[in-house]
Amino acid sequence: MTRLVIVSNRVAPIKRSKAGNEGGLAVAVAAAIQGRGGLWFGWSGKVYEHEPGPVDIFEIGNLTYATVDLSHRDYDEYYNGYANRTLWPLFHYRLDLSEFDRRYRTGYERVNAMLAGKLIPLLRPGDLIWVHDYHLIPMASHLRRMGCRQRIGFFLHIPWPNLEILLALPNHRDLVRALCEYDLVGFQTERDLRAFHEYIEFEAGGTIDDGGVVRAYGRHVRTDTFPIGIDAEAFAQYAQKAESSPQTQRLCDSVGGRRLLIGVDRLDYSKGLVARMEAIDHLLSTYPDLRGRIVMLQIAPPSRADVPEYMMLRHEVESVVGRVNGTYAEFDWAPIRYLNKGFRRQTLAGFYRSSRVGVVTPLRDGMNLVAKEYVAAQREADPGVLVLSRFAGAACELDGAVIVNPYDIEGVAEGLRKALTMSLEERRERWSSMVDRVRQYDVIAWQQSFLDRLSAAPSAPAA
Ligand code: ADQ
Repeated sequence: MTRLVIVSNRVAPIKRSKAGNEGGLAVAVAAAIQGRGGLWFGWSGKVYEHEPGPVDIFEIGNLTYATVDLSHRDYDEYYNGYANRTLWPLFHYRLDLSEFDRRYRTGYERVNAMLAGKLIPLLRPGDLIWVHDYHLIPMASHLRRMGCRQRIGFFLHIPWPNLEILLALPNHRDLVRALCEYDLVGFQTERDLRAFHEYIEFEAGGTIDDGGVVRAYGRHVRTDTFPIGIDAEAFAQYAQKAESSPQTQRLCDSVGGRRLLIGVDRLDYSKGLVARMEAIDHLLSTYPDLRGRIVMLQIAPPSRADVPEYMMLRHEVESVVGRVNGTYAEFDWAPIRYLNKGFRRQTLAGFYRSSRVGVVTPLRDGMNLVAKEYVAAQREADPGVLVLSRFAGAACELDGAVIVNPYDIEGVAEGLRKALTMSLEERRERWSSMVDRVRQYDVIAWQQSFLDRLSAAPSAPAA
């Protein structure tokens, strides 16, 4: 079998990770690669002081990991800079937070070139190379320049922004041109794919044929959607097992007979946490009968804590949670429980299963795996209701959810109320349509469909 080489910004060794605070990419890639084996290459997550060490290569099970440390400058310019302060906000439609600093852009190219240079000696002729996410868009162009002829695919985990937003990026052309160096580029949803095609047609002067082959900048590249999934079966088993676990029992005892709502998100401005808490406020002020009868459990481990916007967000969320609790709490009840820490996936699964409502209201999200995890964790006989933002990629698949506009606080409050008062019959009907989809298009199906398409792409011509 051809060897799979995964390239991602962070590498999450499966047995070393405590599973709790990695983001969606690490969770999904780990699940996808685990059964198949191969090489996983990327940043170690460490920053060196003086001299870079050699590539750290180690094996766990059938997987070889190869990791590289970054310098402080690389960390600031490539990771905190271009990835987290330019591309992340821009691709999540936050032009107001996007910083266009040429140092960041140069650092981004420099680190991509450096990583490509370290990867080249590790490659074998028949390898299938799969590059992940916005940190590494120029990876294929650097690899090609260094003589790499293997097939290279790219998957974007976050949204692809529409044309008008992307045009604000000073080097938008370089970025799209770099994507055209891949053999296959995958997006989460049709709307991302459409937005990419829109750029190709109206800005790059390229063409797209019926099979999704893009011709632009003298290259042709296959494009398609590959909505990411979860390991639904494993997650459902965790949830079933966790039902009787001490932690789930403690949670249920502490909530008493009240209805539990759950939110699980990295502490990120794209996740709409402030607006979500405002919606809880609105819910309790509009429907006083719910006071004392519901509990919102919001789990939000901090991420990117040294980027100023994330520090500000943390204060904002703390402030709104404090205000809502101060307004409505009684000596024996508070409406919101807010936790800044990670949990093991097994524990989370039990928490999802115990919650009547899963609250997933990002302002913009590539997919949102929490939405799928919540669905997979439910009890068939008495499932909870998913309240889902229309701007999460998951909304394109999970039509049994109560779909809300996260900017419309009153609308979200209405959606929550609808979920809290929904009949068992309607809950079951909505859930069964979603769970079928989550089971069928799981993380393995996602991996297989991407790799099948990549393997079928014609190989790059010899230099
Ligand atoms: P993320 O933005 O990280 O992912 P998401 O898809 O929701 O968002 O994945 C988060 C993952 O981390 C989930 O598996 C969740 O269970 C886990 N997690 C979150 N908080 C946790 C906690 N406190 N404890 C334990 N686990 C926690 C990016 C994109 C998404 C896209 C994914 C995958 O932003 O849009 O869905 O990649 O492509």
